[in-house]
Amino acid sequence: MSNTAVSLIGVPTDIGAGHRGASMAPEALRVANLGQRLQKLGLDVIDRGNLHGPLNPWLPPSAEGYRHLQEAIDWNREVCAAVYDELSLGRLPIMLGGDHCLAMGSISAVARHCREQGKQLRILWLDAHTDFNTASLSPSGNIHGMPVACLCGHGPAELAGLAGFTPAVTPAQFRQIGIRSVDAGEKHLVREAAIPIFDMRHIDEHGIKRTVEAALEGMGPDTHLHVSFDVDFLDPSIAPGVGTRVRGGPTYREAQLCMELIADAGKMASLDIVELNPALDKRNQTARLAVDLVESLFGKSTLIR
Ligand code: NNH
Ligand code: MN
Ligand code: MN
Ligand code: MN
Repeated sequence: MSNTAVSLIGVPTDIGAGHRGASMAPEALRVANLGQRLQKLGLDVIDRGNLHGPLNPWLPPSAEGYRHLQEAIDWNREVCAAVYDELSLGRLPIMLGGDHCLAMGSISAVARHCREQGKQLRILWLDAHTDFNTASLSPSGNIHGMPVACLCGHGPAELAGLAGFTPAVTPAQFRQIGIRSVDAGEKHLVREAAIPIFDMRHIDEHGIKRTVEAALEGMGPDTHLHVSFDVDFLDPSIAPGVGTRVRGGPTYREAQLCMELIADAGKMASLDIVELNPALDKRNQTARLAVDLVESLFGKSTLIR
């Protein structure tokens, strides 16, 4: 990893979320020294600053069942273009979210890049939630609960078509780890789509090592691994600074080993850090934890072995 060139891209928005505050997270991650820490690992780091998009109008869901759909489209167009540009430069984009709806833009760009480069795409979705809602299934209308469904073609054309083709990806390209909250309607679609899910029960029964190894299995020399790290993946006792806390998530050690095993696989080529909410955090501890884990994701532990 030491010659890897990474680009930090701030996405200060919370239009997809049910709580305000994720819009402050890019700065919280910078204050927690994300850039400097990655530099210390030997990476070539450029901070591109923040993308710009509409403010959060804080409206209820529309009749179609989406909250802030036009805002989500505007932000994700920006995200998609920025990520595509970094990949074209041969750099590894790191999204400093921002709520999880930004994964529609980032993964659409990655899907397009992979198609053009003849690469296989694998997406590791670390999250308490499956994010497979559609407007008609969602209990909240919050678009951060919809990115996986949308990327798989279940969503409005403006979002589902961001890659330039629809669907941008298929359910079989995902591996979801840490899942412990799926809405009733969402469950049907998740089952129908047969998304490969390693839920908390799976981690309890098989341990984090075998779980992550199984999720990373079958990647070839041409695989681009995208990691979408929703900070609510972590147990809320260690990561309170998120809008949708679900108890029973991975512990600090489990999360560290998860990141280390991903680093060992050596395939990560793009990353989202999402759902961190400084308004709900205490002394930036969740941001500092996220930075800690991202260091491991870039191989910190292998340096001391
Ligand atoms: N499933 C809920 C919804 O769609 C919550 C989604 N919240 C998340 N997802 N943070 O990762 O509204
Ligand atoms: Mn590439
Ligand atoms: Mn999520
Ligand atoms: Mn989540």
